[in-house]
Amino acid sequence: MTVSQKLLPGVPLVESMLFKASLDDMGLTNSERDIAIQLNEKGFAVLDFPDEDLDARIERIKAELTPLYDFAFWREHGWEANTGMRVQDAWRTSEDVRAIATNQAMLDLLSKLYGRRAFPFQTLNFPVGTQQEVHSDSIHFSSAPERFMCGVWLALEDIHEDAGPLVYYPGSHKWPIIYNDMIGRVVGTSTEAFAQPPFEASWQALIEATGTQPEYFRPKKGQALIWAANLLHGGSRQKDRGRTRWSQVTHYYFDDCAYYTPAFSDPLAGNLDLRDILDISTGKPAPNIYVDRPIAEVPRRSAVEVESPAPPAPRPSPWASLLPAKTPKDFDPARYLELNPDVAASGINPRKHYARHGASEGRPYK
Ligand SMILES: O=C(O)CCC(=O)C(=O)O
Ligand SMILES: [Fe+2]
Repeated sequence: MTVSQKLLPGVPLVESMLFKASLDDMGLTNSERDIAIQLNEKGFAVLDFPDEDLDARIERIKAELTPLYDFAFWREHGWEANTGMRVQDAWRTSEDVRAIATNQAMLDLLSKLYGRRAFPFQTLNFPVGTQQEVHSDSIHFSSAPERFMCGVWLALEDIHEDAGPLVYYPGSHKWPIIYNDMIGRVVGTSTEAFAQPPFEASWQALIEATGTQPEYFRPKKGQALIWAANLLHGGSRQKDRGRTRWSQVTHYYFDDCAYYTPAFSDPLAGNLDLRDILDISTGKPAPNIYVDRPIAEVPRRSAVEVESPAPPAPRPSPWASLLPAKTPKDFDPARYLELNPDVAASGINPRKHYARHGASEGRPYK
């Protein structure tokens, strides 16, 4: 067990303030160690997706999903027309999408990086750029404790710079997660249909205030990018609609958390939008756990019989011997100097001298 897991079990290892002190005990190979450091410092890491059958899977996924997208309509109207160029949870029908989402080497890697078992809970398949505004996934799908969530963006073809590549802001994962109360919003009284727009101005302001420059993911087919829960990212503008941008995103959670949507929650007011999460790897629901038990079973403090410890025995102040003694009532400064000529010669105030030194040295004063 690492020092971070021991002292901060509710913080993902790779996002922990104790990450460096824990790194040697995380059981990582050299290449995994590089990934861990990238993810910790920059909020993302790039790797070759560990699947020998990937090319064949990609061909099958494209063949299977192509009929679901209306490319002609999209080319004419663009993404804004809500053209549905997005298939969510294709893993339910496509064995290959599911195989990518549940890739065991990825799950093992993520589990090591976060210090808890990783599991996929959602897939998204896009054939073109999304042009999704820059955002943090933490407002959409978060966890308590926070940051036990990450995304993996897999290129199903070489991605061209004009095809609207994924854009992200290195280091932004370390910024505070922006919640409703921070943007002055009570979601229970708000009428916005979509989760994200109310937050966008604040994220932009953070980017500008820090002068953080965007980076664009221009992968070769088969390369993947892992990103941390709070890394700001989005789909950049697709300059050329003659191109495709085939990708699969898999979102992962980790065991033993409560899973919820912060954008639709006012938690301190008791408005909690908990999620019913399905673990794609086991096909079973992932229970909402608060620290060590189902969230519904967390007792109120008032229901607990509090142990009252016996009052502690009085003990002497450890400083007592260091405190200056007081001069006695019958202390005569002139007499003290007369009896202690070395003190007189030193010019020190006789009362101070007696209190600090004379008393403990047993010097005469009358
Ligand atoms: O692929 C993109 O352009 C953005 C995807 C994204 O933000 C996500 O899946 O969380
Ligand atoms: Fe996202």
